[in-house]
Amino acid sequence: NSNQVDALPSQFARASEKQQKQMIPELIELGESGWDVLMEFLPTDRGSAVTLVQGMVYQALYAAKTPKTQEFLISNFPTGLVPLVSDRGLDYSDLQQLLAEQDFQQADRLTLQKLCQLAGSEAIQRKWLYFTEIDNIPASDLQTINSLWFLHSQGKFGFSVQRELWLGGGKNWEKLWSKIGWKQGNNWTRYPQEFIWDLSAPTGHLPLSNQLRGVRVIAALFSHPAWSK
Ligand code: UYC
Repeated sequence: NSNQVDALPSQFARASEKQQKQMIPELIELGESGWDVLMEFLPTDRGSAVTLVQGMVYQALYAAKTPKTQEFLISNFPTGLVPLVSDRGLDYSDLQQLLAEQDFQQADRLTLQKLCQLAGSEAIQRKWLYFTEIDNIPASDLQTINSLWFLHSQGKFGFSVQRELWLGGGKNWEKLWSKIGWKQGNNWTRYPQEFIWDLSAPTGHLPLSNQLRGVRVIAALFSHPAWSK
């Protein structure tokens, strides 16, 4: 009844994070009154940091693909929730778009391209990164790319997630590869067909970082000042 519906916005706002996550699909199912609750929950000011639940709400509204939710997102969040900050004038709206569509495979390709663009003209030509180039990448750009992956994956993907797992495993690479599904026993996971390109993947599975030339690139990425702030 209408009293129950009226109480939903405050119920949702006061619920625990775990309850909020459970409520999102239920509110989508409910129709317009549920969508209103979710739309109200997204930040109106662009100053504060975006939370994981807000990312999940955005994603649920985006996936609903109804005229009302689409119009709402386009007019209020034309480039998504994450401020697309770049110290190098790069545009991340294409990456935001692919991640909003949950096209993780194309997003992964584009992420490598962005990193090469950030590293410089030699890396663009080469199409892969040299470890000494990582330190020249601005922290703000790495944080933007990472926040996009994180918020569009229910907190599952992103360099910071991989880095935490690496630190938690005592910086042991072999442990990390098996944990994030990049190696099974002695066998490397084959690119691209053996990787999992959706949210059923293990935590930290994406974005990929080719290990053909050794661990120095990913080691430099994990040691970047971007993650210490
Ligand atoms: N590939 O095996 N990978 C490629 C991964 C390795 C290889 C691209 C990840 C092991 C070759 C991406 C893993 C290995 C190419 C990834 C993985 C190997 C290639 C496309 C698990 C052989 C062709 C982007 C760690 C034993 C390209 C790019 C080339 C491509 C990712 C082989 C994203 C995470 C050690 C031959 N692999 N890669 O970087 O450069 O080209 O020849 O890691």
